[in-house]
Amino acid sequence: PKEILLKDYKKPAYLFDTVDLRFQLGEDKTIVSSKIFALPRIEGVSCPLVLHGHDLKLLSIKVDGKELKKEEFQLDVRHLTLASPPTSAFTLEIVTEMYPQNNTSLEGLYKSSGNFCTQCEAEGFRKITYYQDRPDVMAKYTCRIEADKTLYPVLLSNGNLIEHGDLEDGKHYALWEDPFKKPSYLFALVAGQLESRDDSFVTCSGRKVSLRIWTPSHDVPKTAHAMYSLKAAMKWDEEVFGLEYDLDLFNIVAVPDFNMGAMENKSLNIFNSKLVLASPETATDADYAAILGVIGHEYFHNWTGNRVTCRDWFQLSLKEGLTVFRDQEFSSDMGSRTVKRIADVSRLRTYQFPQDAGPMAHPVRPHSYIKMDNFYTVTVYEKGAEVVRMYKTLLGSSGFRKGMDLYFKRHDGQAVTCEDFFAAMRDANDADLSNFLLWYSQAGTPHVKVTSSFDPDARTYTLRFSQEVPPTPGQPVKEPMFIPVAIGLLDSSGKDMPLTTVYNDGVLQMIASSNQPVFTTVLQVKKKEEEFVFSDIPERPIPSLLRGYSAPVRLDSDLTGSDLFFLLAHDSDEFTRWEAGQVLARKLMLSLVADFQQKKTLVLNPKFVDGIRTILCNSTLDKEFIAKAITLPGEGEIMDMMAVADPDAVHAVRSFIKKQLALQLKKEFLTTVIDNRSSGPYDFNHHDMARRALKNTSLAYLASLDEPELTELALHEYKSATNMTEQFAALTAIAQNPGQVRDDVLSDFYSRWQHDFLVVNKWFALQAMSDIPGNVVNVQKLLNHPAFDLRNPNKVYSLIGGFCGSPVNFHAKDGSGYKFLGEIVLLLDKLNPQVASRMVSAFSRWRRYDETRQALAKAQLEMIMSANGLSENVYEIASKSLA
Ligand code: B3K
Ligand code: ZN
Repeated sequence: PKEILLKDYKKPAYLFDTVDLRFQLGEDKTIVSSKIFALPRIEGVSCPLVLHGHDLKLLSIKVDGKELKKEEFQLDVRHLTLASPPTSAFTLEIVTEMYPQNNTSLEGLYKSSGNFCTQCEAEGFRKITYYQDRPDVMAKYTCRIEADKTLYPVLLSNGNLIEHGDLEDGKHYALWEDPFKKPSYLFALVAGQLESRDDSFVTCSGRKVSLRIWTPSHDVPKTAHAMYSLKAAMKWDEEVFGLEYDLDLFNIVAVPDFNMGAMENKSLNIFNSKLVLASPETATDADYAAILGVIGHEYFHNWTGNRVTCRDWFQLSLKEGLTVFRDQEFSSDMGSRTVKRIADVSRLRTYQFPQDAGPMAHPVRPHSYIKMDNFYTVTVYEKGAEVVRMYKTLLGSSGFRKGMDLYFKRHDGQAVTCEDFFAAMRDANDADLSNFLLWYSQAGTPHVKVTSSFDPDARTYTLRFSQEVPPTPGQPVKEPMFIPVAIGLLDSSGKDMPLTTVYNDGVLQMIASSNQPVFTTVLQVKKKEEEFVFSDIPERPIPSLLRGYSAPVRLDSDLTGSDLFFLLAHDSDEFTRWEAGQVLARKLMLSLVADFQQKKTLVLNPKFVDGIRTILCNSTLDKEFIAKAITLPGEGEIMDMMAVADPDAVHAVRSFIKKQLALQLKKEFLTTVIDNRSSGPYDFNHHDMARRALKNTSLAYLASLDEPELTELALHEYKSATNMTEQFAALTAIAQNPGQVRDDVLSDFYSRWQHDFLVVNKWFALQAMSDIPGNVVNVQKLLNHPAFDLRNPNKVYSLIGGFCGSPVNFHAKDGSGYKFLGEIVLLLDKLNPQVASRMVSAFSRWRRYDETRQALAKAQLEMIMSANGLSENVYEIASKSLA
């Protein structure tokens, strides 16, 4: 396998102006004919035209209407090369044959539940026809689809439907034209038996856009929330960014077999059904929220991704980081900003920090890849979104908007780079963003340390920052980063002190310029070591650091336990308030882990219990905030902070604290459950969701005690639930404890929901993630369950992915979890390399564990590496993990 390097980028040799495609869809083969109007990028210069192609049978190739002879082109497994095409504009016609019904990779053209659909990003278009399959080749497309009319009554592609009609032999056709130039990765086609929910949206300039969400007919009732989300997203993008939709039609299609969440093909978004279908009875609040976010995300790509796209795949974060940032902001505006921020930061810590500290660590803009699909990562997406957020933190809302406006003004219709985005932000604001670009090129999570001192005589308060970016593969030494640190200072009554001036390494900076008091300021930390001195500070303040999580860093400070309790009780910034509780919990858990390892009796600090009680009983706080604040940091987060990760100890400690809290706050938790029961029908609004979140979190605490009357309570909640959020939460609470009750409820749940594959996936995941000892045997059994299918990614993610997320069972000391995964990866790789490579990633941090586990995991990675015919996808992850 060959590494592709960013520094080797070269402009394409040929420009493609228009592409006319014709698909003859059939049961045993599909014929694709393409007619491309091509021209050399530099007129008069002849150079080879290299077209990508994979798993295609070439039937014919013509230049300017003349069939090419064998010696005029070259064919290998991945390319079709024309040695010397014309030196001025010419037409290229290619006919190929392919077999979508056998395509289990779910990339290119494939069949899902009998329907045809496509997935082209990143490099799937080459499985449809020979093409310069790269994002900087942008062309106008037409697409004619021909298929059996009974089997495939609905024929969709990008743009506008300009013609349709009947053909001989029971066939029909549709001709689509997309007026916007696009890269091949945004091409899409769908053909099948589908029905739509129809609606419309009138844009700010008064144009009426038809909106259609397509699914099999029985699922149409479940598309109401997706339609609501789409309309909300369209309105939000107009209001917040002044961005209007640009065609008269917007289609969304839901398919059950899809490698990832969704795809932003121009005007024909294709979605994993999981992110479209919802009803109160079958989908949880989390599902509803995910649908809102992803429908928004794909819609927002129309401007950030489609109208302005990436020059090459290394720039992926240009569209993904930016679009994740946009969908996060959208969800915040539609719900609770604090709760959304907490959820996003938790996600970053749980998934991105470990990646950034392991063998797959890569910068937001990677320098190299073997298989681009392996770089649709939490680093490119979530850390990329944090990078965009930092521009906004530094430039302010209106400065950020100016930057966005300039970006579109300069680059509409172009394929550009991360520097272009940076330049638009800088130029629109005349800003000094000095070494900010390092965020795109340096991997690793910066580690920031802060110490403080107060001088009562001089009335100054000093914060000293030091930063360190840890070495990552290929990057042993790092430069200091540009880190925006939003901070506030609390006085002894818990109120924000007004901030007036600060000296940065001796240079005076004004914070408040008018009479308007300022309570939060953004310090620009740029050096390895740097000092900030606040003047006019009457008493020793408690600093509220990194408000709103203003930079994706690990922060250590000299705040004491009582400072943290103080912040937890008083901070006006709700994010740092939550964070104070998390820092306390992390410290507590780490010290109990040490006790556990030294076989000491575990004792829970009563102050911690009091802190949780105070939060739980504070009726002025948002209920979802309370639910988040009483939830302990995940086991992965704690293991991440240990020199040698010890899953057993961390699990034991987390369970111990959970049970202790449940025991000591039983009364409070019981009241919380009872006071927060549902009344009335399900509705997706923050108030109701917050109530359900708090009730469900409390119920989980109570059920962990495994006492008969508490199990009875959970059973009652399970039986009386009128929505999936509460039903599934009760099931999860009961499933914590092995035994007959658990088995009975699990089988009751299955028999109720066996007809609904999305609910059955929750049932798989719940069992797979269980920390019941020896669970690998159950998971192995579930592989043979009639509802399981290794070819469906959602099922694999639920069962196999769920299992790998269980620290105790995946990391079982006898190696049974590793062996299970090793075998499955090889099976999966034959069917679907993208899915296999996601699963094999669970091994990548094997060096974090003790020697016994290391040896067992390494043996599985070596076994995988030695397999015949391994995909490039799995090869890249496995080999980098072993390196
Ligand atoms: N752009 C797609 C992801 C494509 C993944 C290709 N392996 C979805 C999204 O981020 O919107
Ligand atoms: Zn995206």
